[in-house]
Amino acid sequence: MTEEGNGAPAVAAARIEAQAAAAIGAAQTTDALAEAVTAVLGKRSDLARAHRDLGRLDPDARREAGRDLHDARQRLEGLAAERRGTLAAAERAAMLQGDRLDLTEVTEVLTPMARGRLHLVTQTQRALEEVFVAMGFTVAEGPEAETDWYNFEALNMPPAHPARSMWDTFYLDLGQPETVVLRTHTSPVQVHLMEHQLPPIHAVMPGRCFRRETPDARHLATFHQLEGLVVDRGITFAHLAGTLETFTNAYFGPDIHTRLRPAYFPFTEPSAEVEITCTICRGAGCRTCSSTGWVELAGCGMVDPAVFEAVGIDPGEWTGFAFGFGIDRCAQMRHGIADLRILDENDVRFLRQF
Ligand code: FA5
Repeated sequence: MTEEGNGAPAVAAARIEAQAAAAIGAAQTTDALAEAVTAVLGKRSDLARAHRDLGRLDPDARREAGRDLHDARQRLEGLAAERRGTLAAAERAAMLQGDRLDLTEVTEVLTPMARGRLHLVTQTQRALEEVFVAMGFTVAEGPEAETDWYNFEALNMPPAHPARSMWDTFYLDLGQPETVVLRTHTSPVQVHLMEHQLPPIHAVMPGRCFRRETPDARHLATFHQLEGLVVDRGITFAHLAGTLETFTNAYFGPDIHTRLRPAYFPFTEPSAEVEITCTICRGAGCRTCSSTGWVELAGCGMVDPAVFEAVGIDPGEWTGFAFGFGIDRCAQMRHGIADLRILDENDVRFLRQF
């Protein structure tokens, strides 16, 4: 062992070990560690050289120095193994991190998406249909654009009939002026049905209607009605009243107050309006019911013989009743919606309540 300036071999071993340990500890990668291990424990290392130099020492000193060098090598090899384990673990973790798939997009797709739902009016339409289907009615539909004949004339309103002004009409720019309209009610679907189907008829006809009116708490320019038509032998007003009561009980519950008020429609005689106690103020009077305590839900009556004649049904053999409920109004009263216009605003905070 060369002892230039280093005193005893034990001191030399301690110095070599300290330098080697520092080199091992400084390695930041497994590759750098391998190089450091070769440098401090390999054939050309100070440790190996000190081993080779042991021959120059006398036997006692050689034994002692040899043991010191052996112990130092053992400790350094242990230190290197430990450092290798730490660095390898860090490198594996870094590699896994680097190889990790970026699943961000997939995660976004998998996060529960806001689910859509049917608009309250659609839900209400289906609920009303269900009640009537359970009572034995079928469901039919008709066009939203109608000729004057279906919307007015076949319903006992010849041209210039004053009752036409009951409905502020949108005319379409089709054919002769004022001959094609956006239907103002679903009653024209009755006419289509009676043209195509022989009695007996028990049907409801839901659909969108259009009127040139300024929206307010109870009115929209585009709204929905559910028409009803029963044509059979021996049908009386009592059947109409019983059907309406069965419906209002099923849809609003038995506690709700309804009443029939005499009214006028050119296509029914006698005619009535179905009214319900305003569910916003419970009859006390409020802005929604124009302080009357009542809200009109439907028009109804016994089918006028003139309508049967227009569609070729013998009024001597058949009688019938008809009604037209406002679907939006039914939803309004059932859910206590003070202003109908909110149905058209598409505010999800409102819509997601239903
Ligand atoms: C009619 O439209 C008749 N066709 C109803 C009818 C059918 C009578 C069969 C006799 C036999 P009326 O214009 O009153 O009637 O409308 C019926 C219902 O539709 C109203 O009671 C109301 O609930 C609803 N309604 C009418 N106009 C609007 C509107 N602008 N906005 C929302 N709902 C409306």
